[in-house]
Amino acid sequence: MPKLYIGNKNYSSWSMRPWVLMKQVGIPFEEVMVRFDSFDAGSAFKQAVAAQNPVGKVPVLVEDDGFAVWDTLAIAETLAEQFPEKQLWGTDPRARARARSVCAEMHSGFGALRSACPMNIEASLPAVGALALRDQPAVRTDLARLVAMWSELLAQHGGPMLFGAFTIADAYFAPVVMRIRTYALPVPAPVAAYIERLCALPGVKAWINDAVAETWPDRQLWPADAKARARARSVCAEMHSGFTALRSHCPMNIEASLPDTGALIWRDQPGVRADVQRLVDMCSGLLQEHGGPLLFGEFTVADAYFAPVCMRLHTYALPVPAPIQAYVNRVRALPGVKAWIDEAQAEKDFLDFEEPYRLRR
Ligand SMILES: N[C@@H](CCC(=O)N[C@@H](CS)C(=O)NCC(=O)O)C(=O)O
Repeated sequence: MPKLYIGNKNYSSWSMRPWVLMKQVGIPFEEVMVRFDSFDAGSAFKQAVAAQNPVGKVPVLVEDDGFAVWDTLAIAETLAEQFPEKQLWGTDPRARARARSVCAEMHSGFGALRSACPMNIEASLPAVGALALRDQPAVRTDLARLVAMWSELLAQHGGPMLFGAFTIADAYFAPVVMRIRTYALPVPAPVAAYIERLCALPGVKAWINDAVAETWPDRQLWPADAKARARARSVCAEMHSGFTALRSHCPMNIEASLPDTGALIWRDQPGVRADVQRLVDMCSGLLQEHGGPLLFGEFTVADAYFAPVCMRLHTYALPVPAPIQAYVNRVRALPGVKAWIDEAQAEKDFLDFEEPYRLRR
């Protein structure tokens, strides 16, 4: 039976999603609760979780032979694939694609709401919620977006869940529902009714890339091997929600060559060095395991996902070992990527807000 590593049920919003999803649809698993003593490198939590996956975070789904799937979106996609009869994404292709969109939006967004109102199921904190709404416009924006999204989906599909029957999307938004309750955030009546219905079940969670793969099943966008596919989903989801230091300090700028800027960033930003180190470890491991030329052998979604990172490494001339540099060059030479680069260079448009480091080209 697979093991699902989770954190404290009161606090761990990411753990809640796959746990609720599996319980709700009846997928058997053994729960392994790792208490949040702290997130420091030496903590009991970190040591236990790092033994299961390289990111050291929960949730992690560990299969019978020890193979680990980490990051919530990857876990949900893997379960959807392993249990096709449970229709975890729903039945209609367009609804499935929209479900993936809103879950991916959740996975990498709603930062203001998440930091102002961390999940705390047991607590009732209406005054904290009222202050957050009064003082933080970004929290109001996040809440308004949730209300608009849920209202539209409930109206379109007629409820009782976001897409009619229960799907990963409901599991994905379950922790958000917990926050709305704890902090007594105001929502209109139809959304409040959905919250009540959701609380009477469990669950939610999702991803957009498989929508593309689903549309083109003959193109083998994900690796053919199930374990490699799960690993590809893990690294894509990790990219989707991580590498923030690299992304914020080295914004993509295909046309530019900024080695001096890159050298300063490299000298001054330990977060960028850590992100690049994780990339190097990940890419080296995958290239070795699958023998290249691309991350999983032939071209997959994962190479498309990391193509913008290859652009950043190139523009800022960030130092990477020779095999990774060779991978970057191979990605840049792929016909699809090359076409994007050529068209980016032809744009000849200078957007100053995209370029914090120079006034003109
Ligand atoms: N993108 C990850 C996020 C996982 C995550 O941040 N988990 C938290 C617990 S809710 C964690 O393990 N934090 C430990 C840390 O930040 O070191 C996912 O979707 O699974």
